[in-house]
Formats: sequence, structure tokens, C-alpha cells
Amino acid sequence: MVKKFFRLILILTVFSLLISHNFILATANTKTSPKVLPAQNNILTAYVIYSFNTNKCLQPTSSKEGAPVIQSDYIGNNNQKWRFISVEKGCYKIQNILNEMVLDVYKKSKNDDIEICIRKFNGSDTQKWTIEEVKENYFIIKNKYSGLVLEISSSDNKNTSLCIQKKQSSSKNQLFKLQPVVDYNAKVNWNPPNEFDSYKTSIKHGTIKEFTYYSGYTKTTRKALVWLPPNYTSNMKFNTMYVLHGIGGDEREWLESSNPENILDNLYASGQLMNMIVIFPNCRARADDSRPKTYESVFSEDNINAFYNFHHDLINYLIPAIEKNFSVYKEREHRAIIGFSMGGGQALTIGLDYFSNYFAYVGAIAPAYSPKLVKDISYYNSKLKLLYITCGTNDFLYSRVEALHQELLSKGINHFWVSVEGAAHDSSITKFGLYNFSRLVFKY
Ligand code: FER
Repeated sequence: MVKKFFRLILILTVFSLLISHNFILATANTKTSPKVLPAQNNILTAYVIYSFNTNKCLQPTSSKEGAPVIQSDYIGNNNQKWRFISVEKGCYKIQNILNEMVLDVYKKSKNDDIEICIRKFNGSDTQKWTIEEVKENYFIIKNKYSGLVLEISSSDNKNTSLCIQKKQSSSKNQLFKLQPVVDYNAKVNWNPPNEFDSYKTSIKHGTIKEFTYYSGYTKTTRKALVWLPPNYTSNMKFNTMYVLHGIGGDEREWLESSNPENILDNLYASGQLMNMIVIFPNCRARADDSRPKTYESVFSEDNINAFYNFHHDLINYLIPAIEKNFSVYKEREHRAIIGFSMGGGQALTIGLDYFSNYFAYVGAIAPAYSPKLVKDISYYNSKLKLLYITCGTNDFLYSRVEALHQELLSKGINHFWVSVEGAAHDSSITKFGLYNFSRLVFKY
């Protein structure tokens, strides 16, 4: 009875998605590569502070006040990420994103070899630092009070070597690389601005192209839509973002329901989108990949299996075809995947489980994905550049997605969990999710 009720709701949802229509053109994006300078600090960017010499990064030994700072291998933990927050002209406090304490000199002293520790920010000059680029992408970090600089106390490869202050010299132990990473603890305003998905005549628009490719998996010619930004050119390389649809849809579903081309256009026009092309595949990997024609066939085993098998087509045929025909990067660091509902489940399966070698940025909007599938993968913290999950509280999948969030939390897997009050399993959440994921990807 209950099952039947849910099935009815599901089917109604799927069909309301199928019915909604909306058209227009598509957009683009602007920036080239993320600049690795604290001066460009924004609310979502933290930095890993790598030693030039050892390629290990700064972290406190614990979150207790006064805990010493050492170097350690980067494993993606939040205590290895630091915010550079301007406190006065040219001076930053350097705040740990896990415990919000800042780098400090252990005792107020202008002497060499004093240990660096973390403390609550109290405005002392020992907690203020200037950052100076002395070699391309390498910085010295100088204390305002002592005028001494950060140094790793010995140049060996030990994970426990202390960070100390020292007179500036030509020592490589004083050079640090600042690698931007997403700040999962940032207070983010996720709300899109008014008309974020409306067509604007005043801006440049991208184009949507129909793309066909032969799939050796389905043994058919298959279709995808590709959004190219206004600045698309074969003279430079672009990132690729794959956007997957729900169980009743096909490659046109996003376009028909959620104005992705307007969302991308508007983000591009306001300089918030990295250079990327966006691919909307048909995620039903079987010879007849058309939309199911009856209620029953939407949840048939055959239709569901065609979604479970999509990775064969995606990895072996669609991605290679896209990368052959467009001017795009071919490394996982330059690929993102996000999906809605069944497509959200696919994005997580492909991004987290077995095929993580292909995507560094993974997003899921109201995903149909079992929390039981989450493995013990804290390993992914260093590999995944972004994991973003959102769901509306009125979605019939909400309790499952919330349970997925709890499972990831309990396993220490960093992710954004954005629960949207009142949103249901419809285009309000697809638009919201696409907007937020798109403005985060390829920036870290
Ligand atoms: C499920 C619930 C929802 C499921 C799939 C969906 C395969 C997909 C919904 C959609 O894509 O709209 O249990 O199992």
C-alpha cells in the first residue's frame, strides 16, 4: 500500500518533469585558471600549505589551544586546510578550517627556533602574517611581531617535523606552496539571486549542440546535448561537466525542465563560471534508449538496469568521443559529474565507487543512492576536489539522502550537505543544485 503510494508519487513527479517545457539558448564562462594567491581569497577557498622541500603540509597535532604545528602528508583532512583572512593592510590571520584557531608563535619572542602553534585569535601581532611570493607559486610567510618566517625545522621527510620561526634565509625550508581547496566549513549563502535561471537579452549566450556518437556498448548511435560557452574556441582547452537526468528522462530532460542554459549563461556573464563545456547525455544505456512510454515501464527492471549499466557507455564511448571532438582537457581534475535523482545515484556510483579515476568533482541532487553503498573511503578526501549533495525536505527521497549524508559524516568523508527547506523532487531543486555546483567546479 505504502509502496504503491510512493510509486504513484514518483510517477507523477517523473511525468511532471517530462511535461514542463522551456527553451532558449545556452551560456558560457570566463576565468582561465585559479590563481594561487591568498589575495584572491574568497569565502569558499582555503589553502593547503605545502613545504617546498618535503611536499608535506602544515597541520596542528590536535585542535587544543597551543597545539604545535607540524608537517604531515596531505590526506584531505580539514585540519590541513587554512583560511587566509585579511586583518589589516597586507596582513593575514591564518585560520584552520577545522577548529578556527590561528597560527601563532608559541611564546612572544623575536628569537629563532620558537615553535609555531594554534590559538584562538586575540589580535596579537604574533598572529598576523605577511605572505610574499618569492618564486613562482612559492611564498614565504612572515610574522608581523618577530619579522621571522615560517620554516620546517628539519629538511628530512618526517611527518612530525615541527614548524618554527626563523630569520629569513635562502633555505628551501622556508618556501611554501599554497594550494587552493574547497572550504567545507565555510558559511555559504547557497541561495541563487533572483532570475538566475531567466533568459537575459543583455548578455552573451552559449550554444546547445546535438552530439551523436557510436556506442560499442549499446551497439547504437546515441545522442547527447552539449552546451558550449560563448568563448568556446579550439585554441584553448576547456573543462567538461556531465549532467545526468532522472529515470523517466533522456538527454533533453534538463533542457526541458530546468533552464540549464540560462543558469550557465548568467553565471558565465557574471564571471562565476570556469571555462567549461557541459554535456547532457542519455543515461539509459540500452539499444532503445527512448523515454519509457508507460508508468510501469519507468520502474521496470529493464529500465533501471539500463541506468546501472550507463558507466560502460560513458567511460568507454561517450567520454572518448567528447574528448576527440571538442577542445577539452582529458584528466580527471578537469572533469565533473552531477545528476538528479536516478542520475544523482549514477553520479555517486561513478564518482565514488568504482570509477573515481574519472572525475574529481562530484555532485548529486536528490540522488537515488543507498547509504549502504558508501565504503570506508576517507581516502577520497584527498582525491575528490568537491563532493556536493543537496535535497529538498519535501522530496520523497529526503530521508534516504539525509541518511547518506549521515553515513558520509560518520566515515569522515568531506562533503557539502545542503538541505533545502520545502523543496520537492522537482525543478526547484535541479535548478538550485546545478547553479551551486556549477559555480564551485574547477576552482580548486
Ligand atoms: C528509487 C527511487 C527513485 C529508485 C530510483 C528512483 C532505482 C529514481 C527517481 C527518479 O529518477 O526520478 O528507489 O530505484
